[in-house]
Amino acid sequence: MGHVYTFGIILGVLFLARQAISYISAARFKKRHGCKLARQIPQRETIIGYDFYRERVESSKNKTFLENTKKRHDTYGATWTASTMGRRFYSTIEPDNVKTVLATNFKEYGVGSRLKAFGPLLGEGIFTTDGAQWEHSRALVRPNFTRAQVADLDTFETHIQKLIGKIPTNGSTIDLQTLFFQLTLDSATEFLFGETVASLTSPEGSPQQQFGKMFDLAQVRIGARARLGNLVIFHRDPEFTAACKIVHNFVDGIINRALEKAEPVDMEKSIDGTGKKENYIFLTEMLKTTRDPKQLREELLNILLAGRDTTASLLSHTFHVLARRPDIWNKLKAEIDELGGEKPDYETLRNLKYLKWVLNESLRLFPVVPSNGRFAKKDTVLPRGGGANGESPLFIPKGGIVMYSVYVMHRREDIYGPDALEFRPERWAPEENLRPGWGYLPFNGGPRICVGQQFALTEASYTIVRILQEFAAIESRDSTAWVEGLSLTMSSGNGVKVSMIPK
Ligand code: HEM
Ligand SMILES: *[C@@H]1O[C@H](CO)[C@@H](O)[C@H](O)[C@H]1NC(C)=O
Ligand SMILES: *[C@@H]1O[C@H](CO)[C@@H](O)[C@H](O)[C@H]1NC(C)=O
Ligand SMILES: *[C@@H]1O[C@H](CO)[C@@H](O)[C@H](O)[C@H]1NC(C)=O
Ligand SMILES: CC(=O)N[C@H]1CO[C@H](CO)[C@@H](O)[C@@H]1O
Repeated sequence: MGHVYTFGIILGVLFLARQAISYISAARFKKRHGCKLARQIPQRETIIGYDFYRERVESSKNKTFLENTKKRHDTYGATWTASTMGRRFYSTIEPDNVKTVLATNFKEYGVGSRLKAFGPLLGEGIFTTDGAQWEHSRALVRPNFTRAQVADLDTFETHIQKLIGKIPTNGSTIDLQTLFFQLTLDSATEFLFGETVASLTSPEGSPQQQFGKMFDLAQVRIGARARLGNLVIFHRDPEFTAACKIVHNFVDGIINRALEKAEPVDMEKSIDGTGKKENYIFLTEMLKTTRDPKQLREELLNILLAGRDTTASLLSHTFHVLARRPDIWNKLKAEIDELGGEKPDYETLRNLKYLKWVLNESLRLFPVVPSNGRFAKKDTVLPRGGGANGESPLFIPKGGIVMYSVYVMHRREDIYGPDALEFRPERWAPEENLRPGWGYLPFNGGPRICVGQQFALTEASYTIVRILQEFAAIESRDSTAWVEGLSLTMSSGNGVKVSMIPK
């Protein structure tokens, strides 16, 4: 027994010594960088931080999560800290800090347990990985998002036609948000796989419909998984497992058919007899660099997840506003009417300046990725947030979570003016000289900036133009104010219930 006891003491001493060393080195680090303490929000206890965790869960349930975060920042300033389920958590809306995390000190942060939460559905791809693996994915995926590929508006028009066909012309109420989620699923699957799931038209119970449903279900469950952090490994969810399997089988079928076709066709050279370019298919392009079916499936699903809900939500928020603001509808309509009913091409879309301001403003007040975070991989420092006035550097310990709320940052009056809460597209006019820099961040910034920004803006702009060309007016059929609809991204909590008046 004696030496077991001695061994225990040695272990204990070693442990304490390690704690002391890391404490001393952290103290030195803090001093060297002039760090001061962040404001700690009042908590019953900060060892577990259960009260703060509870508050976040409760406010998610009653759809006030983002407004609740805003209240915290109104009370405790641009940067504060809390403890949640045993982890140190920093919340910031300071553009300098966000820039430091996403760009300047990019290498010191990671996306944390994202792979654990998303892994069973998405596997390892651009969205779920970190470090060298992420760099590899990014290099593989990124070249395929240049202008030529995102501007395939003829194919997109076929989906728009189906969407317009589903909007009643007899004045009855329709939830546009539901249609937008179907539209972007259809167009994203066509772009990625070369086969659309046609959710706007495919019959109930078809494999395509099943795929869409299971992909949605899996995403909802991922939200819950993500909140569990590392504890997710103990979480059992047979429905989620089954949904992932259905999604995988469906995509694997498409990939196997593509692999069976002999050699990939070269986009640039593939001009058929009629002189028409073949449609751009992401999968076909990927086949030039890899023929590994698992890697292909994982990269494609990563992009589908990142690109589908986001674009649908941007459209939903914009129409939520249009239904309530005839002044904005009319100005937009006047600009679009100048096209004389012609379908717009890529260049035309780029030149619709009021439409651009509307989208900028929609993404400002309703950023579809409203809050985000990164995990410190080592002891590090943020330029602001320390000390009573929050102007001193702030120490972030290894393992600390830095959350940034784009939703709250986009409402800062010192950046956007006293009318920051108002939807006013004109604030983006050049003569107003708005220069938000890192204070405007709908698509993220730094090395992990959204690769689909042009794709999304083109698709959203085209959809808006085509709908406004088909309908004379829009009426809201929902008297409630906007509330958040948070899953992995943010949509409108009560949908977008409207009636459209044909021209
Ligand atoms: C309005 C539409 C969209 C918005 C607001 C948006 C926003 C974002 C944001 C904020 C991120 C950063 C996420 C993070 O690092 O934690 C991101 C990443 C990403 N987005 Fe988008 N996105 C949109 C549409 C799209 C589309 C249409 C695609 C593809 C077709 C796409 C593909 C991606 C990919 C692949 C990433 C991961 C990039 C990486 O980690 O390197 N996005 N997006
Ligand atoms: C929603 O939940 C939060 C956090 O528990 C609470 O502070 C807030 O009062 C609730 N709001 C409503 C409208 O129930
Ligand atoms: C209006 O049209 C929709 C289909 O577009 C139909 O489902 C609905 O019953 C119609 N309502 C009336 C009042 O005619
Ligand atoms: C408007 O939004 C686009 C896309 O998010 C962005 O590139 C542009 O810089 C924004 N405009 C201004 C004036 O910041
Ligand atoms: C058209 C195009 O840009 N295709 C590229 C897609 O990405 C791979 C590399 O990952 C290139 O080989 C293709 O040329």
